[in-house]
Amino acid sequence: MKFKRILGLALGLAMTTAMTAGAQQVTLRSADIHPDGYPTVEAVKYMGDLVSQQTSGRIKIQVMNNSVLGSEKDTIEQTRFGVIDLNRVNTAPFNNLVKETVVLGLPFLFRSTDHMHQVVDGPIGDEILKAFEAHGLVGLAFYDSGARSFYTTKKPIEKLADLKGMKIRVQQSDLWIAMMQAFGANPTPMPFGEVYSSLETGVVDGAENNWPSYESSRHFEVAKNFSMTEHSLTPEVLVMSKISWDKLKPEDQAILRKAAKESVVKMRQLWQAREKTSEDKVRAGGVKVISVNKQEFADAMKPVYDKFVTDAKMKDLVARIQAVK
Ligand code: BDP
Repeated sequence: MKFKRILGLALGLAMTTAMTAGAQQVTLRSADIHPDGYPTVEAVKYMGDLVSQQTSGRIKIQVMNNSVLGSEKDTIEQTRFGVIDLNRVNTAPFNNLVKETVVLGLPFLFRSTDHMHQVVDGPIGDEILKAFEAHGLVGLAFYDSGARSFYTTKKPIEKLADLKGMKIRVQQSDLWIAMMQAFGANPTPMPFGEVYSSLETGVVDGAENNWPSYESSRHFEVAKNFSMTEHSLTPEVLVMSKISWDKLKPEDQAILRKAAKESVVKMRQLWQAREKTSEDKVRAGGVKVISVNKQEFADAMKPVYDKFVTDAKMKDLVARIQAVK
């Protein structure tokens, strides 16, 4: 980890030097934890192609995926300090920093993927992207992340009571910790990269994620009970370091913004296809898929809303999201 951080720093400084020297070519480095072929990774590569075409090769994007720059929490810090230029992460690790992102993760808030799209594609989505600016970041786009469901190593979750006392890995976010507590589980926050071995060695009894991450991380090999709770549709977000952003001319900033939005369309196509192939793959791998009474899980979520939807701003955001048709 330490090495990765130092590597990140060294590469970051190299880029800064090239830019201050007024070099023709700027290569923006973009972090992602996922492997090649994963829809988030491919979407940012696609954005890079658009940007390169539109700037006649002056601006390029280099996607440094597979966690080579560190865990999401680490790369967020590096992005705020301008060491990493672009970063595609889940909204969860931003919850404690950019409060507005909490609403997107609230359990069972979105009625469907279509509802989530309506919200993030509209004024509420823009408002939440704008909120990143106070924290040294420029919010560029939201990407799909499907629905998250539980998976466990030994005991399958068939009803809410089954979660009682189970150690469940969560993303590093107070919202997610509170959500697991409300489900009756013991939350264990940790970076994604540590989940496979934690499942394997029994450090945790389970985790939760969407089909593509469950498959690509191979968590399905060690946690074979997948319970379709679909408790959150929290999306991914693509942000840029404000420090890197401010070095670009307004015309180039506009090109980046537009290309990011265009990559969302591409990402959604890739995502739809990937959800299906990942589900097929894990089912073929012997995963037991369990359907649950989602309402029972949703009914347990009141303490989460009571804890996070407290001030007028959050209440208003939630009400406006609920009102979106
Ligand atoms: C995946 C997200 C990724 C998160 C991961 C996690 O794409 O950004 O890091 O979940 O659970 O679905 O940490």
